[in-house]
Amino acid sequence: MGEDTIAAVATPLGEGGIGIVRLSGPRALAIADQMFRRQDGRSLTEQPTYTLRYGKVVDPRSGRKLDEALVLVMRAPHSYTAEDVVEVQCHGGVMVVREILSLASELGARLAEPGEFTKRAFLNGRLDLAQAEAVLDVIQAQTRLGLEVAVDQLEGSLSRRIAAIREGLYDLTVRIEASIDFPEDDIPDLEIAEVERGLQTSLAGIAALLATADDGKILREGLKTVITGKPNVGKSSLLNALLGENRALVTDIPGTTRDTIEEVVNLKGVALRLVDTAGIREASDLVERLGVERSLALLQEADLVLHVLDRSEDLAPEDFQILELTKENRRIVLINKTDLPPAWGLADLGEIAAPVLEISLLKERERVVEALSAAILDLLGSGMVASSAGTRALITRARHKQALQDAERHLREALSTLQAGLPLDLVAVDLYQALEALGEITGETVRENVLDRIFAQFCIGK
Ligand SMILES: Nc1nc2c(ncn2[C@@H]2O[C@H](COP(=O)(O)OP(=O)(O)OP(=O)(O)O)[C@@H](O)[C@H]2O)c(=O)[nH]1
Ligand SMILES: [Mg+2]
Repeated sequence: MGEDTIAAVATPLGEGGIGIVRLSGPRALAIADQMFRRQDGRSLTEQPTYTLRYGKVVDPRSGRKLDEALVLVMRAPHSYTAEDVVEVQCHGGVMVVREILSLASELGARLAEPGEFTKRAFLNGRLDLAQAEAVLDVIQAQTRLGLEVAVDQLEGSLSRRIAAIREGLYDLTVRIEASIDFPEDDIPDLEIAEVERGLQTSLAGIAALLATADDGKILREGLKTVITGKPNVGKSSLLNALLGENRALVTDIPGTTRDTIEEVVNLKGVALRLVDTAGIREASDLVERLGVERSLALLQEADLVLHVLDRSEDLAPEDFQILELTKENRRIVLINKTDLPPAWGLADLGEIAAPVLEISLLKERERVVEALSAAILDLLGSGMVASSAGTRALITRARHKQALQDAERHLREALSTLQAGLPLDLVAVDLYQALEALGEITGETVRENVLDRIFAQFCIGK
């Protein structure tokens, strides 16, 4: 890797202000020099790093002019890939960038694979793997908060936490090895209690990171929020209120919503993937019954359930069925239509483990949105939303969570081996496995096929 010079279009394919063709590798300057005529007639190879020059892109074989361009030179190792990088900034047209790219390829560059520039940055040691993944998170961030956490991770917030845990463990293994190798020497006896303390510290560090995994997933993927309730209680009115527009049909006929409606709202930095569903009841016709079945299935995969009740109508068996069905979910109960005379009171619901809001979607939309937003952010916990000073380390990826869980398992095994009074070299075996699992996050011990899978998620040119 890194022997050849790669090239790709770095901007989205389409019409725009500028288009950028990027080259990276040992021959980047030589190849770009052949296809670029600087206005002042000088060679690109003399161009100092981090400078931009104006000229024309010309096919050296035919003399055909392709475009005017600015060329930016960034010499190794101070570039994105840590190799020589040249960016040709031309007019932003589909044909122009394609032509320049194919010229670069005819002059000896290889077309880059998805994520190959970032992969080189990783292989050349400029980024670790968690930071490389954060590049993708920055590109894909949908909310301000998601972006902030991604930028923190790109700057190494997660990597530093992992490194600290690994250092502690590494220290422990070195001392265990020493006491195994030189049992008779002067090295003070390694106290079992000391090893145990070291293991506990590492386990606590891992547990603290794992505790952020739910929040992290929500930040990266959004919070799947399902609005449920029996027909006509105001579910679609709630969706419309949260969206701030009349997206879903609202009528006084029960059973108005039949298929699910999905929309994304940005709630103070958290993406809510809102789903309005068909009201749940014994359906009278097939279409409605399918809708009800779909609503029930959606409850299974919801990160958050908003259960709407109508206070102006008697409670029905369905209301209680839904309460029962969602008791394991993170949920909020909304008692709607408080502007009408009440048909029941809070006490009739019995004990429910969920925040309850009394609202009127007809009379006070804005207050409802405010109160509900506050209740949702409250449920999500402060760790994610409170913008703490310094950088945040959140576990946003299943891959990281899995590695931490593996490390945790090995450390628990090490602990029980130790407590059972078994030899220290058996403890060391588990310690090494824990170290390896943690190293997968930052990429010290990662396998090639895992790398390929990670970088395949990137776009070409990144
Ligand atoms: N008085 C009053 N009426 C409301 C309130 N909220 C909603 N409604 C009315 O209740 C009716 C049903 O509202 P929807 O939002 O369509 O209810 P839904 O739960 O989506 O109903 P389905 O899609 O049929 O399951 C409409 O006529 C709304 O205008 C409220 O707070 N007060
Ligand atoms: Mg509806």
